[in-house]
Amino acid sequence: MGIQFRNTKLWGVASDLSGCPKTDIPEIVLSGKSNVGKSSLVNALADNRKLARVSATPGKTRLVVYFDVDGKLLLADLPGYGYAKASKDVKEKFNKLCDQYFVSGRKFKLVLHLIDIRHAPSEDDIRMLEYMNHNAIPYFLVFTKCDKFSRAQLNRQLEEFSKILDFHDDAHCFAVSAEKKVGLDDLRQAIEAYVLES
Ligand SMILES: Nc1nc2c(ncn2[C@@H]2O[C@H](COP(=O)(O)OP(=O)(O)OP(=O)(O)O)[C@@H](O)[C@H]2O)c(=O)[nH]1
Ligand SMILES: [Mg+2]
Repeated sequence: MGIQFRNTKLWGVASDLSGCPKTDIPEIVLSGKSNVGKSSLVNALADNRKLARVSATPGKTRLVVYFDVDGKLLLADLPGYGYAKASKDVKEKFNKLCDQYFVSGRKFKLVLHLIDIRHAPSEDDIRMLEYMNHNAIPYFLVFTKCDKFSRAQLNRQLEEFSKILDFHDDAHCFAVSAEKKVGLDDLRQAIEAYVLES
């Protein structure tokens, strides 16, 4: 019964699509700009700081890294897009891997699309949401690093974001802090409910 996020293990890595796991276990993809906190969120959900590699230097995750959650879910930690300091070649390779992942026809259950609460959504965020809306890909929007804002600032920012971003009707929004462990139970429960019910 239930999904034990604490029982999360590294499954493996893939540097291209052929290396991605072939399995029927539902897959949840973490997407979002480099440095937004994808790997930190994996660790926070699993309550294990040593699981995914986190770095203050953007571009830490250069492969798709898979985690097995309790034998019931796969979490795919994608390389972040828009890594400003990478060379053009490296940048294109990252973007290509992310893009390919979405157009490959690979089946995934849900996307967690992360946006740093402090910054306006990027062109890539807007493009990604359009793509998911257009292709009816289910997603949750996860606003990260909310420890950096007061409650009032947070609400103001969410209001601003809702003017810029075109969320689809059943998109769920979450504000989390991996650092201060805020909003994690809500997100775990929503993931679990979504995976078990759909
Ligand atoms: N204050 C704060 N900092 C955070 C939080 N989550 C992540 N960070 C910091 O943000 C930086 C990037 O975190 P990562 O988890 O490595 O980000 P990522 O999205 O996996 O980055 P790439 O692998 O480059 O795509 C690190 O310095 C983290 O410590 C948070 O909730 N609050
Ligand atoms: Mg990462």
